[in-house]
Amino acid sequence: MRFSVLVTRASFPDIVEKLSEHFDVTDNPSDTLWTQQELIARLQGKRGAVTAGSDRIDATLLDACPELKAVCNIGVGYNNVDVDACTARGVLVTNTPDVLTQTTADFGFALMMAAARRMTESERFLRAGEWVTTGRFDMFVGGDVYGAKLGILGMGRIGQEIAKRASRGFGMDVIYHNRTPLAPEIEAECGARYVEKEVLLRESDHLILVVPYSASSHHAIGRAELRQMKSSATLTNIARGGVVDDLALAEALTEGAIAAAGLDVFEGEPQVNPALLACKNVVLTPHIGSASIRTRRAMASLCVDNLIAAINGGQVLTAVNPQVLPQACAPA
Ligand code: 8YV
Repeated sequence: MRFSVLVTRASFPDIVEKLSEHFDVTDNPSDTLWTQQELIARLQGKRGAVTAGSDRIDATLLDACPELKAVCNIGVGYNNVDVDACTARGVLVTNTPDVLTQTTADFGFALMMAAARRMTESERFLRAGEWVTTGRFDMFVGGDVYGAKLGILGMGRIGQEIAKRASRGFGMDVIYHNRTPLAPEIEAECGARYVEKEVLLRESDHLILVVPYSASSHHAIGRAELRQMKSSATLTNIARGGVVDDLALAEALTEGAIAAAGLDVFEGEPQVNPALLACKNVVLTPHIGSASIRTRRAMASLCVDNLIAAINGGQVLTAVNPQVLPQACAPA
């Protein structure tokens, strides 16, 4: 039997094409953002789906799409998917870890440096022609990165790779906070040491957030936490919108409670809080942490391979809820 699948967002046609060898594919070449109702309507009769962070896969959707057996999300994060609801209904969920680790670590480091050294703020000044009339020796002085203290909140794969860049390449003193401390040998490899969250906030010259989004990390950085940071510190968020209280951050940036921020993810993205847009001292990027050509292609490829395996009964490489695998793989 030939099943039907849905690809909710546009990506690389040559990779998505591979799905057509196995299934009847409905895709979204114009990359229209579908509402939940539109998504449900398009999922009717579909056995599997390639989804993205903008798709909310919850109990209501699953109950309305009883034929759905595999949700293959492009991204290491899957907070857009209610995994428990999927598991309870025998729906397999997959993500795309590992292939994006180095690229995203690079980007987090770059965003932190751009914020610390005021790169986009000074570029706007140059493009506006202001250098010609108002250039000064002390203009755009920022914070040093080399030799500074880096704090990392969330020490998974990406956090660890950022730590290695910082400790080995930039002579940084790296501290981190995580739900559980790393094994001593991994800490040593990363050149990082565990501290309590209060210490992380108080001591970091640059704080990078790489923690997965969940109810417990919602607004992990809010008004109170921002007030504990150094006024010279930077904050970089490559984790998820919602880990930071964006309005509180805009206030902190405006009032000088911290020096600068670099943000790749936002509460309610693709909308960005207007208060943040009004801040000069923040570098803003549209959720492109994993966006190198090689990595985005690898993510799409892994996702497609997972979907083919999930439906045809092959080896699913990166299952989030492998406990449902026998059901998901069972041929109809
Ligand atoms: C996005 C990410 O998935 O992997 C993640 O969790 O946040 C990113 O790689 C990617 O930007 C596609 O939305």
